Amino acid sequence: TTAQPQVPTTTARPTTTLVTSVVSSTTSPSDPVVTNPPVNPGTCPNTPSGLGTPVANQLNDPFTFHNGNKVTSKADWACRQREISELLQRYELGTLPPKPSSVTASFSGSTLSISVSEGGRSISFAVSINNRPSGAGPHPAIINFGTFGASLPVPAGVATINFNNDDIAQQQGGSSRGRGKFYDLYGSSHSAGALTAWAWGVSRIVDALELTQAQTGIDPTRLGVTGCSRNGKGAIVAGALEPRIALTLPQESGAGGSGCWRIATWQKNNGQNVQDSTQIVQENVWFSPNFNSYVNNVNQLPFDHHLLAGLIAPRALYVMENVDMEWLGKISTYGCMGIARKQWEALGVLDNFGYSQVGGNSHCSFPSSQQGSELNAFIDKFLLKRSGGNTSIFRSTQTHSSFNLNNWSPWAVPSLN
Ligand code: MCU
Repeated sequence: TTAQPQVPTTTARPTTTLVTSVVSSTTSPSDPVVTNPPVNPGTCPNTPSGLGTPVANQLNDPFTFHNGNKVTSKADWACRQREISELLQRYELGTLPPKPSSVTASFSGSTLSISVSEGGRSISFAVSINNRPSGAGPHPAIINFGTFGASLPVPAGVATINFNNDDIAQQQGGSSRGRGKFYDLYGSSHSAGALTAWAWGVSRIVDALELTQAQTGIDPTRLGVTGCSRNGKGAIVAGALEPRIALTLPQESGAGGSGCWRIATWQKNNGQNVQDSTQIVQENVWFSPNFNSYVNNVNQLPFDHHLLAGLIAPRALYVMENVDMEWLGKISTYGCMGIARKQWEALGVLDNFGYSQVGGNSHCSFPSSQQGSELNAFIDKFLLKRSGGNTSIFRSTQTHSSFNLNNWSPWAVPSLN
């Protein structure tokens, strides 16, 4: 039986116009392709140094700048996203380097080869593009973390791009810190953790797709990104840090992905066996070493992962979680994403946000109950540009009655224009 969980309160608000952009000759301006609003850094407030006031038993207010000013417009929101990205990089993820001075690409067979140079060093890596649809393109594609194909079903009409993320940054436990092609280019002591290094790799794939569109037939404005579990953490961080991703599809990413640090700690304090910040930095090298200073008191952080997700808004995000996996933080992901959703609400684009938590499937084996009316609806609308079904989704098969979404987000949700 499906219990309907509490849905975050939606304040009555006027209809706002989507930020739309025409992406190719085959699409019309009414397509729900959304891009992050343009940011003019000169108009953004300065971000004070330091952590600011600790935030306990609630999640940080997305709509208040680090200096205390309120976010009142879409232009402010763009500035706030820039600030949140900077804070996440500083305290948790490590620095995302800018686009390198040289990126070149070539396409042969199904292999897209990418060469990158910066500061006198060079690396190259390759991705395979599979299930390229026949017929006149351009066609959408989903970038999949891992070499074995997506662990969710990719429908016909959408190509799959397999990204060997471990080749860019290893995730073999503590001793793999600083290993992989990202670190060959930027140095093994670079602050970026593996998640940031992989997001950088996704950005280079998008660069390469922009350069080779005539050869690959792939439309670089209709890209999704996915991965499961540790690679789901990679998918959500890539969607957050790379604004050219149209649809972000993290699957069972759990702690360090769609979960919030503060809620995982709260679950753990309530006796649940859940991965938290102190454990995760022992297990692997997903985060920057900078994060180690904060894991014992996450209330100090000027963000949590609802704000990581909010870097994607107004672009499309569909989060899949597994209610049977206590370790992943089932209340944490439910609460974190239920509160993240308020950022899409503020932008008037609730259709671009989905969170779905079901059970009965083993870890990373995609359940059919999420396919037809959920995953396919998102892919139809945001990649295939067909009018699909409902994509305003927030559901769990469990009622998390011990957790109150609104108590954990006591701040107001503005209507941003
Ligand atoms: C859900 O992602 C991870 C989790 O964070 C780890 O603690 C566990 O060891 O592995 C999961 C995973 O990647 O499974 C494939």
